[in-house]
Amino acid sequence: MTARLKGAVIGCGFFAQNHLHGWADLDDVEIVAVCDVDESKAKLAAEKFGIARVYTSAEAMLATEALDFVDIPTTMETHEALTALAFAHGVPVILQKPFAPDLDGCKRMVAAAAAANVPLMIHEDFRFQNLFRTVREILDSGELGRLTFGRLSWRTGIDVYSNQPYLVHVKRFMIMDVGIHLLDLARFLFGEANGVFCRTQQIKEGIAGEDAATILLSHEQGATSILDFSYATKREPDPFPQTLGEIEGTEGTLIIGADRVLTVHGKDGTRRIAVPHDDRSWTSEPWTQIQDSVVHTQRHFVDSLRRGVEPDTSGRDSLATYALLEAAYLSAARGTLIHPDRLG
Ligand code: NAD
Ligand code: 89Y
Repeated sequence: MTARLKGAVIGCGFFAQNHLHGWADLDDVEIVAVCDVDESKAKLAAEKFGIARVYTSAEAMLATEALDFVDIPTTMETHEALTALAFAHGVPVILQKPFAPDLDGCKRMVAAAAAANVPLMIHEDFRFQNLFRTVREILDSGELGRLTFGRLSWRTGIDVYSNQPYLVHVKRFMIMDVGIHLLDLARFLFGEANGVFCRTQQIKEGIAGEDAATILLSHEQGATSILDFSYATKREPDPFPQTLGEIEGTEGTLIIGADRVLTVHGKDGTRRIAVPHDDRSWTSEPWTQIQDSVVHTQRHFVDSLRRGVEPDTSGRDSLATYALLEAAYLSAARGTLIHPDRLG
């Protein structure tokens, strides 16, 4: 593997701007080409980030460029075709969430990556936030004892529809857009889940899907967690895009407070930890926490490629997150508890 990995970005839309900044922050990576079906977006990205070549066809780009990886921050309906192209050229992929429109699509992509023997990672960035790296360290220290309960709460009233207008039309909206992040976080913090109960709500008028949901998970290692998330919450100051909550164990409690302040109530008393941002030149509030995590996600992908190991949120691993998402939608439709391992 070369000293500087040569990558390309397919899709230069809204969130890809963070990806492009992130890649530029990694010294051992060079983005040599960008592609967008909308040529003006690809050209703009190339100019802004000093990228040599511009394509409007991923097929043409993959046939021409010698790439160490491709980054695909497009919306999910394009993922299967674009990953298939990359796999056909033996090129590793980092793919934005949500993985695919349904679990079968995710499984087909994982099988295709395995058949081609090519790494596939899902860009699942919440678990790579500084905040949740610190939370993970506290849990690993054993300070809270055996985990019994967790709540992850993500509620906002921001106008998400301006930056991401496609969200107005999607039938599976809030769980697919933000719930998937929290389901991955729940696995990261509390371990695998074997039971899912969910209630969804559509609060805003004129949208196609749910804009609020509450999920209850039972975890194999014994904890219960609650994930609640909403795009229809009127609150000042609006905490977007922070995940708040608490984690209880047999020996203590951890509160995930506003503005990245963690409060640990342990055997030796109470202490507060303020988790800082990275201080990158291009990040800005309220997005900083997410923008920083994009770079950490990319760093993990590159390190995994270099070491020849499976990344933490590989396609294969992410099937378990996606199974929880499918179980949540099924639970909401049926009003019953669903066991994700029995989805087939
Ligand atoms: P977007 O519509 O702004 O951008 C997608 C871009 O891909 C567009 O410019 C489009 O022209 C291009 N495109 C589509 N098909 C293509 C193809 N076949 N070849 C080349 N280019 C193609 O979308 P967005 O808001 O940037 O969202 C992209 C993805 O990022 C979504 O899945 C969204 O859920 C995810 N997202 C993740 C986070 C996060 O925190 N992880 C935040 C925001 C968005
Ligand atoms: O789409 C959402 C996501 O994945 O993270 C934040 C977001 O962009 C808006 O809530």
